[in-house]
Amino acid sequence: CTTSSPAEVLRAQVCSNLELSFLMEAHDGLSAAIAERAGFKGLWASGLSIASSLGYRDVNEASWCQLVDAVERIVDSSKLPVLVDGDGGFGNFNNARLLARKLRQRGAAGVALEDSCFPKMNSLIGDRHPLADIHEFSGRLRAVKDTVAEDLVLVARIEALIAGHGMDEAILRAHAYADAGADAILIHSRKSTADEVLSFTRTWQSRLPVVIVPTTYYRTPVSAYRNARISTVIWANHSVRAAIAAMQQICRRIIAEEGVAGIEPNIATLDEVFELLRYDELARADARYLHPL
Ligand code: SPV
Ligand code: MG
Repeated sequence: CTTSSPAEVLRAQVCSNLELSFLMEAHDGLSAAIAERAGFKGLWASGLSIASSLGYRDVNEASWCQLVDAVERIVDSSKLPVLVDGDGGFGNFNNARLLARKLRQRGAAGVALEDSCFPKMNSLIGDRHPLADIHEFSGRLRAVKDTVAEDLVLVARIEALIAGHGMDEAILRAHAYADAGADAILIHSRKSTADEVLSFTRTWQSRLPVVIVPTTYYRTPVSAYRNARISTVIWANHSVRAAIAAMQQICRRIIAEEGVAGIEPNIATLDEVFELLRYDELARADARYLHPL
């Protein structure tokens, strides 16, 4: 009997046009465990969310080692396949293939690489998003593919629309990245409607599966993505934003109320904490190894 590798499980989700898949953001072990319990089938190790949880800005302030360490905690905390946001690969082809090798070692299922320059700037802020040269970035993808082959799903992320280059440039890049060996194309947009990504899918005609990140165009119902034969939707930052809102509210209340009696119904119980982190497994292991009858 054979078990599927993380990459095989992720590939079945991302590289299938038959059913729309959803990847939920995780930024640490706890958020990974919560997403799994809620029923998600795959995780997005978000650069923005991991950086935020570490107190960094999403401009490559966190090092690739810190990313790899965060991914290890995410991988260890659930059984779900993890697609890692590898930003631009932290440099040139050599940095990108080193990152991919390390992510494979830590159990990631896939890596998304974006055609940005180091240091990258988060796509949803600012107006300076210089694109990498198309040939140089294709080399980054080829180097990753040659290094990890089928052991990691390779998602090529196009920032052309973010950078204001228009649809022709986005399509040109998608073909180049498909030729370079990408398994799927992530087309990113920061518009408030899905028009741009839907227009991309009409021209692209599913040469490779398409992944989207509807953070700014959150109002569009997912039926539009099913109709457009998009393969995967990434809910990219919603756990960390939920955590920020909840922590802000609870901190304000504890200050205002000078106590915690009133907030008890609004926070997770300690039993929930113990259950999420599987303290019951430890009790069983204690009984088996520490206090055998
Ligand atoms: C992330 O989650 O870090 C992403 C998506 O890359 S975005 O923040 O929209 O760039
Ligand atoms: Mg990112």
